[in-house]
Amino acid sequence: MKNKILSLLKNSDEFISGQKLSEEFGMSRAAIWKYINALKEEGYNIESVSRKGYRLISSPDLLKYEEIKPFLNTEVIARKIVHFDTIGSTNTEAKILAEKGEPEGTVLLSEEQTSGRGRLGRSWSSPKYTAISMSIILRPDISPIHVAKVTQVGAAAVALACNEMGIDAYIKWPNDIILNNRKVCGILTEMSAELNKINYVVMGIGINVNIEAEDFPDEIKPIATSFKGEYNKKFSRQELCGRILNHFEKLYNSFCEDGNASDALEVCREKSIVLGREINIIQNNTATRVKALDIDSEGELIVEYADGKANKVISGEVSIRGINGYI
Ligand code: BTX
Repeated sequence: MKNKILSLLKNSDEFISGQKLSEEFGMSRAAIWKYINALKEEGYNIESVSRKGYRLISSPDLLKYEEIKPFLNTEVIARKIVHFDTIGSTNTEAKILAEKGEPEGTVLLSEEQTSGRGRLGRSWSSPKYTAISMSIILRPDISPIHVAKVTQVGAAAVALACNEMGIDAYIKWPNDIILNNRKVCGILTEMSAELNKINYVVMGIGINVNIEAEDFPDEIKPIATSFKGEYNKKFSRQELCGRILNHFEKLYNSFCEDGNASDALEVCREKSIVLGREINIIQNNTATRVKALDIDSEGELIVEYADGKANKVISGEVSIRGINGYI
């Protein structure tokens, strides 16, 4: 109900009377007043003038559906956004909702995560109001063998959205977005499946948007950065979310047609920071120096070893560290 009232206020430049709101929603004016106060507590600046009613002056920088909607042109993805002020992990919560039957396209967004998760049991730092912590529930009708490519669909969507906003971001195969040689975004894709059928996929994206450099935990300060840190200005998290979700829907739909993520993989090649470079592949704590040649049609990295032989590196099996520094 609170969100319906907000929606009405957002669509009007004029005052809306308490009487009109109470008729519209079939509740007392006192009940309307309570909801208005709850919105004010969330940071909405709502002017109330007796005999005129209520008028929205400004909205807080929150990742709620009503705030992201103006930037969205999707049909299915993010037409429902579940918003949290704080949560352990949006991926964990998304899996609980998906188990209960939440349909494809629902997006979870939290203003902070207290136990954000990375891959292989690692943790992900997501401070309040300055990051994006988002999970998308998907139910692709494709074979489970293609699921690893969902991560690359996500990475391509993030890279395109960043570029549209003037951010010079690159993709470090398979799931990191890199800005000025440091990690600015990570993607964690999780799945529940039977042998031949996917029950659901949860794709989680964490982005360091307006985090101040000193607010990163000490252990990641040397490897992490944010848009704010690199460009010395704030970026709209709402616009960024909208743009990512718009690109994601297009690339994801094309991926689902045949399990072939050719559009997304093309973006991953174009925006790759590893292709054509000497890199180290670190597997079981052993680093092997190779040259990154290509990303094939399955999203696997093709590398060339010192002896001239080419081989595939399958997503999720390795870490890549640059010869000099993090990349
Ligand atoms: P990853 O395993 O590639 O990266 C995790 C590693 O990255 C950590 O071990 C740490 O060194 C470093 N790191 C941690 N936090 C940050 C940060 N904010 N910026 C840069 N580097 C960092 C990447 O895993 C996948 C991350 C997915 C996060 C999203 S947020 C929404 C969703 N919910 C959830 O719990 N996880 C996903």
